[in-house]
Amino acid sequence: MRRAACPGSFDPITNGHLDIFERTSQIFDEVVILVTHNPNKKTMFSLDERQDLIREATAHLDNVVVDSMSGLLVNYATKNNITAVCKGLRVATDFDYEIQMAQMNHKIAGVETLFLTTNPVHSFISSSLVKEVAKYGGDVRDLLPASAHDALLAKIAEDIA
Ligand code: COD
Repeated sequence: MRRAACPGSFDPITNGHLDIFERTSQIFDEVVILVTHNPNKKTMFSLDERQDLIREATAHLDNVVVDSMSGLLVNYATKNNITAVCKGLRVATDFDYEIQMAQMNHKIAGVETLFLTTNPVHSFISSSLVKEVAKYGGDVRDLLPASAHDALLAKIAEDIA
């Protein structure tokens, strides 16, 4: 069985992420969406919240499961028979950042990384920009799954209260 992992912070999931999950699920037998816990990175959504939002948004994909990890991605990949890590590339700065990680993961554990080029309609979307625009009242409903959009607005309202 060919199993891929799509790792990320997903704080929260956006339509750009979802497009990568859907396309990866057509190439591999099983896709593990891997939500990373990094104690040094402050996230708006908890690990459980991020996983739940992804589960809701990917309920239509039969061969997708959601899991979480902390520590090195290659340790998870090796233990869980991951054939390749699949990631989305938006712009040149993504490439500069991603190529170093891909080469490091290959060097230390022989783990392969495959890159899918972003769908142009999603290429400007990032979780951080979506959160910033939403915080200042901008309309981001077309940029993320409906449940993630509702959760984002609720979180912002909670922070203001
Ligand atoms: N269109 C297409 N792809 C997109 C879009 C979009 N609009 N937005 C984001 N993506 C892709 C990103 O390029 C990335 O591949 C993935 O989606 C996840 O994005 P984010 O922003 O949620 O996640 P990041 O960038 O914070 O994730 C970084 C990792 C957690 C994957 C990385 O830090 C990691 O592997 N950490 C584990 C620890 C480890 O092994 N460290 C050593 C690395 S050598």
